Amino acid sequence: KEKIAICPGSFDPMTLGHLDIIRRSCKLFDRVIVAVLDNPAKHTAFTTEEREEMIRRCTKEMPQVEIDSFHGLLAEYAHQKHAVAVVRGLRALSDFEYEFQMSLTNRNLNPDLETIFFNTTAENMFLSSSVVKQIATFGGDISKCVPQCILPDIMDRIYTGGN
Ligand code: COD
Repeated sequence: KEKIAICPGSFDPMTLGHLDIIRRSCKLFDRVIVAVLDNPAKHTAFTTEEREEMIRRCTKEMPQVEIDSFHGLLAEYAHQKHAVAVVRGLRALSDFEYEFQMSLTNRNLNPDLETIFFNTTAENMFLSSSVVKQIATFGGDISKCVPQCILPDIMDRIYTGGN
């Protein structure tokens, strides 16, 4: 039976940290669904459709990857998709508390769902979407933080021209 994993997140915008987790998930699973949280209450720099489209562009060489969005509970969404696991990335110790709580909550809601963690790589250790947005706001160099193909989208949306 096909083993399906979900890589859920905000992806506002996608970074090389995200891409690394998606690529590594492809080694372990037959199908990897990258699921963008669609939460109208949360302010995001990019719309759900824009975030999905950017991920699609960055993963087009990965045949196992499928892009989708979800709202509501991740545990329920994973159940609908017949996923066996949720894959998350762990950066610093500071990620642990939230991730631990999230995985236990998801297990309570869906006992068949496993959460697995990939440790980050040394170069992505301090990388997050918020760091990317901060650097881009002031016109800094984000070329080592995000996939090349979405660099212009991010600068066009975020760079304020130094103000
Ligand atoms: N290196 C390694 N991994 C990284 C890096 C990096 N530099 N940057 C990000 N990642 C990983 C993250 O650890 C995460 O696993 C993934 O990439 C996505 O990251 P983000 O920041 O885009 O996504 P989050 O953390 O905002 O996503 C949170 C969810 C949307 C998954 C969560 O809020 C959710 O499930 N919401 C639905 C409601 C729900 O079910 N709640 C109950 C459970 S608490």
